[in-house]
Amino acid sequence: KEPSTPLTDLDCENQAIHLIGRLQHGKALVAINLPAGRFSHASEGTESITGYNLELHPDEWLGNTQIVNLLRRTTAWKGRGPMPVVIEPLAGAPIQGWAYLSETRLVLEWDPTDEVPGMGDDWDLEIRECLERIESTEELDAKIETVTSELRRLCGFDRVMIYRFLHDFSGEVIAESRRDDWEPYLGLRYPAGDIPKPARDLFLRNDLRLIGDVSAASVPIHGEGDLDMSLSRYRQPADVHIEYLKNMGVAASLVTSVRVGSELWGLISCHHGSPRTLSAKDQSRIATLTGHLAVDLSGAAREKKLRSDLACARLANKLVQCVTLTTDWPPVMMSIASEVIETLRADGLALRFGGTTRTHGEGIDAAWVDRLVEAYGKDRRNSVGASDRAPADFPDAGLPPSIGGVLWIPLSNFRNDALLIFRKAQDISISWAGDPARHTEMNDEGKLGPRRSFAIWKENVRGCGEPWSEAELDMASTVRSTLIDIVITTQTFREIIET
Ligand code: BLA
Repeated sequence: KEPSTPLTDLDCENQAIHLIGRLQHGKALVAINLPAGRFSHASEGTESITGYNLELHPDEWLGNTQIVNLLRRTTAWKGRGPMPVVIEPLAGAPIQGWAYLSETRLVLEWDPTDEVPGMGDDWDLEIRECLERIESTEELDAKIETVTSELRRLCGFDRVMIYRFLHDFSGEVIAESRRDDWEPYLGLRYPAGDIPKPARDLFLRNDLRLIGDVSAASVPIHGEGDLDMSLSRYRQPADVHIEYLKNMGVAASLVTSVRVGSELWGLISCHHGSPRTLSAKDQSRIATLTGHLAVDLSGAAREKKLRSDLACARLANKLVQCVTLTTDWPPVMMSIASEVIETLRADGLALRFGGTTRTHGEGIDAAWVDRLVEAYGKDRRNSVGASDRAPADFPDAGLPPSIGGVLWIPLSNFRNDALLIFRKAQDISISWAGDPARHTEMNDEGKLGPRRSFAIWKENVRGCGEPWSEAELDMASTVRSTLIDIVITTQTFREIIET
């Protein structure tokens, strides 16, 4: 059957989810417009929750001093997402809530069932113990495992996963702690469109999202104009995501974002089979734990980068030495070929210089290297090139299928001289959570919705080399720019002597 709705109708990559104008069931929101000092927005039902007439001036509810104070603290807040605050109405009990700025408005949100933590409440003792257990796990892989089990103990969700974004924003569950009778998601891959860009962008600015009951009806937010809810805690999510969670059999979801540097490294995603809410206090604790994980990951990433930068720098140095040592440098460079390929986690290389091709490594044959360089070298003299599907990217060269990737380091601006590093082709198998080609499907209402089956769908990717990393490309560029000067100078020098 042909879909009656074109696929473009589910354009999630451009949805303004931060302007959705709805709040989750059972929560409350007011926005105070600052210049006017009037309520500009309120979620439906807030008057009966607060017992306060929102036509009146906010001062009469909270007092001017408190509003100014909230505003000052919220402006100074450097945390990611809304700031936890205790709201103290002039009449009535204090409220545990969240505050954030949205353009010229101060927005307050709260869950009326939430309790204000007592003064003598040692709520950070338990989290300190959690952190202790995480900190004492040294290896990063094991640490990630510990985070999932500690978090699950803390938040009581049925499934806690660490979800890592890959280079194309698809993602993989790399650690999981779950109820024994839940099927594992560990190792499964999810397409980028499951968490479209607007949702990923919000996670850079907001550390935690809790959807306490995916089936509960949301409430509208009334007011003048759109309210930007990027920093909201209880914004209603887009319908398509609610449908997605229902299709997964999830009734409540808690997601925190792991930001490393300025990048969204991944998410911690927690699922529960029945509705479940968490106090503001528990939300803060979970965000704290996630923050610690991010710090550990940043440290590990820095260390790894440092190590690989160092190895690359050493290698670049050696290559440069080869060239300066003697005018007949190509054989010298070939003598360190195994070191080059080891540092670059490659399988072979070829050096083409002045019409002569030297090779190193199994299956690297001068005949096809020459074809490759002749056919494609002219357009690649100016910068380093990288491919992880060489036979497909260079069809005219007739490369053997055993070759996966090539790192192309041109050594001359006017000839096809180049150092080529090769990685062999691998066959890899990806286990997708549902067929990624059926990312959207017709739902029971005859409308397009998210996919309904998350059953494992195997994709076999054949003939790809492992992608070249940022550090490897950087080192190739360094080698190119350093060698090219030396090669050109010695070459010219030699040509002068010879003529
Ligand atoms: C949002 N999708 C999300 C979020 C997650 C996922 C974590 C953020 C949820 C939040 O803000 O609380 C996806 N959750 C996952 C994945 C796992 C998980 C992959 O636990 C893996 C274990 N989704 C679709 C399709 C569309 C789509 C087809 O499947 C659109 C065409 C959209 N996902 C979508 C949108 C949001 C979203 C629009 C943002 C919801 C919002 O914040 O309003």
